Amino acid sequence: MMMERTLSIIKPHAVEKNVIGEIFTRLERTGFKIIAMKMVHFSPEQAIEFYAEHKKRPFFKSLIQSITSGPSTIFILEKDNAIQDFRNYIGATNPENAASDTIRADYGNNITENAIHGSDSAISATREINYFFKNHEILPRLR
Ligand code: 3AN
Repeated sequence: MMMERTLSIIKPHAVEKNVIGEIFTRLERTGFKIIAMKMVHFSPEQAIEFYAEHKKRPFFKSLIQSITSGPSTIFILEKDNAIQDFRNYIGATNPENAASDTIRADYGNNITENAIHGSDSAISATREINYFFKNHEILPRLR
């Protein structure tokens, strides 16, 4: 296994539910370590840039509306095999199809408001981490 970093976003509707702490507790109990975090209210320009790969999809407008609707919590997690493990841990994109006890099953409202984002590959993780964080804002755990 390789130590990896992945980028996650608790989306505005989940922040609104006041469950940032609950979600962090669950992630920490599962072995993920938070090595950077911030609150960001996405501007439309930022949202369009961040989700650029979905620009042509029919749901793009609702995705941008949803992610810009309030503050998000953005953080980096570190763990062995973090990228795939986190994707498994948060559950399927559509909360209706997400396995029970996953974050999306427990906090998602629908496929757009699906509570949380996790990078889908090593390339995405690097791009997304660099998009939101400068090197000095990332604090690897030395112990
Ligand atoms: P995931 O977040 O599971 O990697 P992506 O990357 O395909 O899923 O989609 C990015 C975001 O776009 C999702 N988190 C969700 O908010 C939204 N989304 C994806 N597919 C749909 C869809 N069919 N209808 C509405 N929103 C969608």
